[in-house]
Amino acid sequence: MDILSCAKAFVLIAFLTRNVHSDDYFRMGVNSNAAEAMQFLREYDREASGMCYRVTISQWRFVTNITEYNRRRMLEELAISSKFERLSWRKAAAFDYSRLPDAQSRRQLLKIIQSSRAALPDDKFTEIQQLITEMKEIYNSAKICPYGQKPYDPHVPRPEPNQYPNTYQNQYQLNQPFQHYQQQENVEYSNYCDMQLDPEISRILAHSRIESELLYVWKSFREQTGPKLKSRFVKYVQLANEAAVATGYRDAGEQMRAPYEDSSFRASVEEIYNQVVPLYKQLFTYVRRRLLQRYGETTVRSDGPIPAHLLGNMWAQNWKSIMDLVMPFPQAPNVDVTAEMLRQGFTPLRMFQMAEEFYTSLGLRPAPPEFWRNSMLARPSERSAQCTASAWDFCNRIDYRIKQCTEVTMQDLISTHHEMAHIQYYLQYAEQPQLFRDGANPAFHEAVANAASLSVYNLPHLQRIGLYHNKSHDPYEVSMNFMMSMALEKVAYLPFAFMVDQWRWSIFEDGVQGMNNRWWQMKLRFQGVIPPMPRNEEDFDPGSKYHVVSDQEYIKYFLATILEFQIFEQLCLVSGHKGHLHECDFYRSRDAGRVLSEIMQSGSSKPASDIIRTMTKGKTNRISPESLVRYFRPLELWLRVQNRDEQLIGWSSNYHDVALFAPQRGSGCVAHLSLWLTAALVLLY
Ligand code: X8Z
Ligand code: ZN
Repeated sequence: MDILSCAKAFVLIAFLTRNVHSDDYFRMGVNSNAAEAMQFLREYDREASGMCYRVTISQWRFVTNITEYNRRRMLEELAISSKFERLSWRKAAAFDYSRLPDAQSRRQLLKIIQSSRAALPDDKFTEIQQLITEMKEIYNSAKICPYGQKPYDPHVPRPEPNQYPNTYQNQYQLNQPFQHYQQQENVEYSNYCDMQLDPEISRILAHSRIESELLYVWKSFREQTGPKLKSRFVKYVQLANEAAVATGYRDAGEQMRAPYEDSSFRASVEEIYNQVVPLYKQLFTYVRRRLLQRYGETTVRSDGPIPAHLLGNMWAQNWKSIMDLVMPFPQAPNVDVTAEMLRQGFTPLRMFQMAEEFYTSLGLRPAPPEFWRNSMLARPSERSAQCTASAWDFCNRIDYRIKQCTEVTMQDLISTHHEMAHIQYYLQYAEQPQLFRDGANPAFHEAVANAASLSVYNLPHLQRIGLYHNKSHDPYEVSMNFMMSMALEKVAYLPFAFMVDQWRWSIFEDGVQGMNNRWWQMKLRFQGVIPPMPRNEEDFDPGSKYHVVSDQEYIKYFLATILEFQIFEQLCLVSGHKGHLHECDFYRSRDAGRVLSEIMQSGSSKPASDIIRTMTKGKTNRISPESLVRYFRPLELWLRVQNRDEQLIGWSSNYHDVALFAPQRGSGCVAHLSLWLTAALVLLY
């Protein structure tokens, strides 16, 4: 994760989209004095960097040491920074930016004006921020009881977690290989209702293969989130739209899309999505057959959508955890070098030093001494900390840190390289003004970090660094297993990453009626998944996704997944790689390092289209899925052969699928007809 791009979800640059509107589209002041504008931007740069440092350090202190005191300090700093945002917005909005001669100053002013909800009156500005804070807190405090247990008895004193080490619940808490439920004869159960999404519930969805247990956690987590969030979300939609309109946008969706600087952004994204659908459908069809074999035809229909609780993840967004059910060649290994890392005595520090060496081998910058002094690279034993991996820029050109509870596993080795790529990005754009210290568009940070990880997580690289030695297995089988696990992570993810903001934009545009029904219509149309039990408008299933209720745009993850392969292919090309793309490793290539540095150095001072044009040596200025499709080509060919006898590549939905979530209007024939029609429409789209 890149903490900046996650937090700066609303850095809005609408400069290029303006040609579709009249010139006075935005609220704009009358001051056209260029010297005053430059003076304001200089002061803003200094003050905003200072403010950013104060907020970031207070956030760092809280997440690495969770105490009530640190939480209060952080909220105080956030309140001060909100005031600064409103004040700066007013000053910036007083200028007539269109009459400023310097393009970079115009771009900076637009970023201040259009990135904010400060156009709202004071009370509403405070209200929307308060609503988002509350929604995050409700989401983060969601807890469920263990499966099949009596409710927690508050009179029984709760033991320390490590005092009931052999309980079922504790197996999910500890970072241990999970033992399947069926294999556990003598496990005792804890009845404490304190299972959280991360790690306990996620681990159950990833590892349990008991359908009723999967259904239980799927349903219970939604009960503990959606209904508590729905009314706040409705109010949030209204205020976000009001802020957007007051800034000059049609609605909050348009405001969220503005940083992409593409006047036909929705069509561009849809075009990309359409190009990956055939690959997704091949993967989907193959996975469905394996799930049918595992769970039977009463649970999975041979040509139907897949029930959403069977795919190893709360939102059916990443299917990596069901690799054991879908492995192409079970007799060949699933590439995992964890055992070899442990044998060689790897430590978290050594993993970070390796990641640093990966980037310096490309001619990029080493991490500064402050990084090594201040980062949190392992789980602290003496205090409570949030463990999600993240990379931090403290906005002072000195202090950069990573927070990661690193364990010696291959997964964490990849994550280490990913987080270090974010640090490298920060170092590369450090000389830009504060407003441009960001990715070229919101997808770039994640895309660059993942492109680097693609060069680390592949067989030639793992061989090169002495962690993988394949002696006895068929290389084709090993490579197909590898590519399947990548596809379960990347290809399976694409329709989900696409649909979240399709839904959100439709809510901002058309209103909040039938929100849950619309969510499931899109889940069915794009992902081919259905709820495993009936849903209605009392439920609010989008509320089970953090990014929806915490006001973070999501389309950046779709674009980042596409762009990472495009960047990866360019780096492979310049490094002289020949052969399959999934076997490329650009480690030690100074030429790849130069291209990476070019992508990162300009930050967001130029439109993404300029960066892509330079990166592809003029071939295109658009994000394109061709590299992703090329990467997975060998797997796609294999999938086509596996699916040759299938009646349907993809899914068809019927009356019963749609009846799970669509409101039933009228009665008898009318209700039936309406559901059939909805099923047909979902299919036709
Ligand atoms: O939210 C994240 C990161 C922070 S930027 C943890 N991700 C998306 C998600 O969890 O839905 C990373 C993958 C996609
Ligand atoms: Zn990241």
